[in-house]
Order: sequence, then C-alpha cells, then structure tokens
Amino acid sequence: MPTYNERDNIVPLIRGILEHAAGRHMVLVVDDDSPDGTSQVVEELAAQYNQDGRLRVVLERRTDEKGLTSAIQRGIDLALERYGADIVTWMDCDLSMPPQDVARLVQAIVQGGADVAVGSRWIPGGADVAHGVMARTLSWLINHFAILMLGNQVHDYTSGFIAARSQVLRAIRLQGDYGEYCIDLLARAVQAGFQVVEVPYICVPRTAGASKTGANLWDYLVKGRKYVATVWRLRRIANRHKIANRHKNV
Ligand SMILES: Nc1nc2c(ncn2[C@@H]2O[C@H](COP(=O)(O)OP(=O)(O)O)[C@@H](O)[C@H]2O)c(=O)[nH]1
Ligand SMILES: [Mg+2]
Repeated sequence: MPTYNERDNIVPLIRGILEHAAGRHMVLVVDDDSPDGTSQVVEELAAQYNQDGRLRVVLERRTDEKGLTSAIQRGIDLALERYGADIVTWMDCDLSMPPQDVARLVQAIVQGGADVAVGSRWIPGGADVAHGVMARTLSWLINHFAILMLGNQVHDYTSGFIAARSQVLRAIRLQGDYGEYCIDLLARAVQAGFQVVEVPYICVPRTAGASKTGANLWDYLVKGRKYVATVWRLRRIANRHKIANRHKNV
C-alpha cells in the first residue's frame, strides 16, 4: 500500500481489507515519511492488529527515497523476499478503490487461475464515478490508444489496482515514476505469456486528502506525456519481437 498523506484514509482502508481477507495475509504500508502523520496512524493500527504475535499490519517508512513506482516496488520486494508472499496486491490508498474488491482480485488468481488480476473501470460492471469529464476523457483516450497499440487483453492499462503472482513480479520489475509503470507491467506480462484477467470495479471519489495527480489539465498532460511515451516504447519492442520471430520462422 503506497501512501503519501493518506492519514484519514489508510485506517478505514486497512480495516476494510482485513475484514474481507481470507487465507494467510498481511498488509504492508510503504509510506514516504508523509508530513500529515500517515506513518504514526499506521503504527498505532499495527500495535492493535499485531497483538497475538502474528504480523497483520507492517509499516515501512522510507526517508531515503520518494515516488509512487519505487514505493510499490519496495513493497513488492519486501513482500517476496522478507515475507515469502505468493501473491502481492496493491492499490491507491485514498478509498477510491473499495477495500472489499481486494479479495475479488485475489480470488481471480487463487480460484480463477490467473497470473495477474487487474481492477478495471472500463469493462462491463466497472465504472469511474470519481473523476470529472476531463479526467475521464483523458483516461479513455490513453487507454484506447494503449488498446490500439498493445492489444485488448487489457482495457484499463492505467488501473493501478493489481494483484499478481510472485512469479510475475520476479520476472518483471516496475519501471517509471507514476502511472506509466502500470501500462508497462501489464503489457510486458501479456507479452511474456502470463494470464492477465480483468475484474470490474467502481472507482469512487476520495473522501479525504488531495490527489497527487492534481486536478487541472496541465497536471494531466504532464503525466499523460509519459503514458503516451511508454505505449510507444512498448509498441516498438513488440514490433521488434514480431520481426525477430518472423526471421526465426523463415
Ligand atoms: N509512498 C508513496 N505513495 C505515493 C506517492 N505519490 C502518490 N502515492 C500514493 O499513490 C496512490 C495514488 O495517488 P493519488 O493521490 O490517489 O493519485 P491519483 O489517483 O492519480 O489522483 C495513493 O495511495 C497515494 O498516497 C509517493 O511519492 N510515495
Ligand atoms: Mg487516487
């Protein structure tokens, strides 16, 4: 769970996740030393949940590094190497992704046999009621561009709500600064032959705190430029693979 200034969201989010979780599980929060005191409320919650000697809530407070993608990667590394996780899930910690849907993603892997499960706003049953017309239109545009260039195995390339088997995360490290890591991960997972499935979910407005993407067109365009560049890069790699395979088959 990557957090930056999510003090008022993180506690109800973790409680909601733990309420619906089955099997052996734990919540790992990677907080970038948020000035609003997110780390402190997570530590207090961890003290409540970890009483019987079993780790259910763990805080990793980073002071040496900042950024969404590297925070998620740090969480993945700890989950795999220190805690021996078989499946790692991550999401926005602003309550825009409903905590009860975490279990649905995990089920798609455990029961459905998928390697990666993607929470998707852009398939039947999914929706985005969190964002205004401008943000939704830009998301629609970038996702349709990605579908056109990279294939329609995924309809929400910028989801950020993911569950993946350890095998996938050992094969693919996250790249990028912000949401473009998600396009990169999903496209490379599909290209590598992993089974990627989408699970519809409804993205709702954050109730507390502020978005790190911002709310104006400029903020979206600055981030969007990296998303477009990522799609182009992946498309070029896919083309090169196709040409190499054609030569192999001749
Ligand atoms: N650890 C960490 N988390 C971050 C950083 N930037 C954003 N986040 C978290 O990433 C998630 C997505 O950010 P959010 O503000 O919801 O962005 P939006 O969904 O693009 O509007 C939230 O859980 C944030 O707290 C960062 O630099 N470090
Ligand atoms: Mg968000």
